[in-house]
Amino acid sequence: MSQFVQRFTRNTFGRDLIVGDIHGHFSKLQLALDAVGFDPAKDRLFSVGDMVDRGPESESCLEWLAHPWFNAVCGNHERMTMEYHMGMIPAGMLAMNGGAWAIGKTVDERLPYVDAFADLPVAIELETEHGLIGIVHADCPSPEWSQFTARLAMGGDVAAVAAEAAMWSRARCDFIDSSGVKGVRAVVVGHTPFKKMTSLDNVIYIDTMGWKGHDFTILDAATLRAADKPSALFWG
Ligand SMILES: [Mn+2]
Repeated sequence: MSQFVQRFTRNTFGRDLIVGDIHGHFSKLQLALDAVGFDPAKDRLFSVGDMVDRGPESESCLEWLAHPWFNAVCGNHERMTMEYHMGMIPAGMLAMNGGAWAIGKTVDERLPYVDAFADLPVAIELETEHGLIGIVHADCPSPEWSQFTARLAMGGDVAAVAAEAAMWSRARCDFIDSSGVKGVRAVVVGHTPFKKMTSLDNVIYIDTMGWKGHDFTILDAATLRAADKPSALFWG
C-alpha cells in the first residue's frame, strides 16, 4: 500500500457520493448513478471496497479506478486477490469467495489488478460541509478515528493489525456496539450486508446488497442520506 490513509478536501463543485460493496456489478452501479443524476464533471464517487468477486464484471474495476472522480478503499476481496497472487491463500479459498475471474488469469494478466489494489488506501478521510467523514471497508477498530489513523501511520505490525480489522471486522455489529467513533462526523462502511442502510451511532452501513438482487445505496456525504436527483430543476 502506497499510503494507508488518503485525505480528500471538500468538493465545492458538486456532490460527494459513497457506494457500498459493488462486487462486479458496475453496469448496475451505473444505472444507480444515473438514477441520482451523477455528474462526472463535478461529482465524485467513493467506494467502500469489495469492487470485485461474485458478479460478472470484476474486470471493470480498472476502468472505474482510472476515472479521476472514482476513489476506493481496499476491501477484503481486493486484499484476497493480492494474497492469492502472492501465494498466501489457495485458489479454492478465492473461488469459494467468488474470485474465479482472478484464478482464470495468468500472473501477467493479473498484475494490473494487483498493482491497482496495492495502491488503494485502507481509509479515506473526506472533508464535508458538516465535518470529516471516515470511509473504511468493514469497521474503524478504535473508539477514536485519530487513534485508528495514528496506528495506520505507525506502519509495521501495528498498522497491519489495524488494517486487517478495518477490512474484515464485524465486531461492532456482532456485539451491537453503539458507542460510535469519536472525532469524526461519521464512519461509512460496507462489508456487512443489510437490507437497508443501518447505523450504529455514527457508523453507517451502506452495503444494501446491490450486488445480490437488491438496490445499491448511494449515500450523499453532505446529508448522510440516500442521494436523490440534484434538484427539482432537473425535471425542468
Ligand atoms: Mn467485504
